Amino acid sequence: MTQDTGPKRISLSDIAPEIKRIERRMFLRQGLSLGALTMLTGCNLADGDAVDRVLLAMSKWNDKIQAAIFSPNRLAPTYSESEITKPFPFNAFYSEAEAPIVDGASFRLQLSGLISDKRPWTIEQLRALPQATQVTRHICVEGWSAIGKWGGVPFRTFLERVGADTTAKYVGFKCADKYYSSIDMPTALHPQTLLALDYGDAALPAKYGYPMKLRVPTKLGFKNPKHIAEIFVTNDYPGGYWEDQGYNWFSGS
Ligand SMILES: Nc1nc2c(c(=O)[nH]1)N[C@H]1C(S)=C(S)[C@@H](COP(=O)(O)O)O[C@H]1N2
Ligand SMILES: [Mo]
Repeated sequence: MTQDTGPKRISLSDIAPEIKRIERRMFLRQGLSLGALTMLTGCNLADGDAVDRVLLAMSKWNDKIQAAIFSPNRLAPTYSESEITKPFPFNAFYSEAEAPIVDGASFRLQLSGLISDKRPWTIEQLRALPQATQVTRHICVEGWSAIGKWGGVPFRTFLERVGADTTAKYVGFKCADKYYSSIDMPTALHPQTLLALDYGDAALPAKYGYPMKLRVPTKLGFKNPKHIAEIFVTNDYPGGYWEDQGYNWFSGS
């Protein structure tokens, strides 16, 4: 028997998230075959490194294009209350029973980075700001979507109130469960981006992100951080929990 000493072979599952994304962007009804992928990328699929390089380049290009065509005023669809999905699904990188329990009375939202007033916020102080509600669709890359109702402070209102540098590139989030994510400033200022305190007509339960989550209906589910503990503004790319594992950073929905 001869030993295979050629370059390492990659399988489709190694690069599944990237392929899914390309399929979605190309509006393909069927999955890409290895042959089609070879033609698209122009690489021999036996050469894993070359494929990775091409897919990474495509992914970065895709982020740039998406950011460029993102319209700060285009609204995500809204729905009627009768269309709300019941029960609304739970999702996280752990099971529902492990969702962090945050003590609301002692909770203080921390602020850092390019923000002029970094004083921490209590939940009551956030509730005293102007509030808005939305009924929108949440789309998860894991293959489900659901309509829900969230209420809270329009994120633009909050950023302006604390003197955030809205010319900076990114807003980042650190969460009580060690999750983290970040969004571009145009998305942070989008009229439907909400610092959500409520699910339905009551405070967010632990499973949906108590004491607050960022509700971003123009982004995929994983860019909606729950259990936010700290918000920062920066020009240095902050990445995110799934973003750092290969999911597209822009991930508009
Ligand atoms: N803190 C935190 N936020 C998170 C996650 C997480 O694991 N931890 N998962 C993300 C993903 S992948 C999805 S689909 C949504 C799920 O939100 P839901 O439980 O309200 O449906 O939360 C997002 N925000
Ligand atoms: Mo998700």
